[in-house]
Amino acid sequence: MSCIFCKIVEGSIPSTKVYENEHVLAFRDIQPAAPVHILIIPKKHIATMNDVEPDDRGLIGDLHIAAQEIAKQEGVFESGYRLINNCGADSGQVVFHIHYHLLAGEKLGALNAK
Ligand code: DGP
Repeated sequence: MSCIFCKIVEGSIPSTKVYENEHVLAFRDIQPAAPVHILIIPKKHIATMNDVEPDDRGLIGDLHIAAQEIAKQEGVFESGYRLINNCGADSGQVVFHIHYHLLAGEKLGALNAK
């Protein structure tokens, strides 16, 4: 298995976990882009959002419920947070195991294309 995030799920690569349940794991990004920068992933390997199938509907919902819980844990539920998914080469996706970036902890800049 060559997927970095699958190795984090199985524990052979260490991570700073902040949340875990049966289907979802979340851990701090190794290159934080904001004071709070957490990656929220399904334990199941899905390479990109383009590979999500109808049977994954519940799993995608689980990621969003996890985001709420993590925002509460991190104290940013009220102040706000941003969830980002990069899909494919032009988006800048570098790890091909779907994940949301949860960014928070400061006033985030406006979204732009670059
Ligand atoms: P993306 O461009 O959306 O594929 O972002 C992948 C993110 O994953 C990037 O912000 C850096 C992070 N990352 C890559 N390898 C590791 C790792 O081994 N551990 C952790 N915690 N984060 C990683």
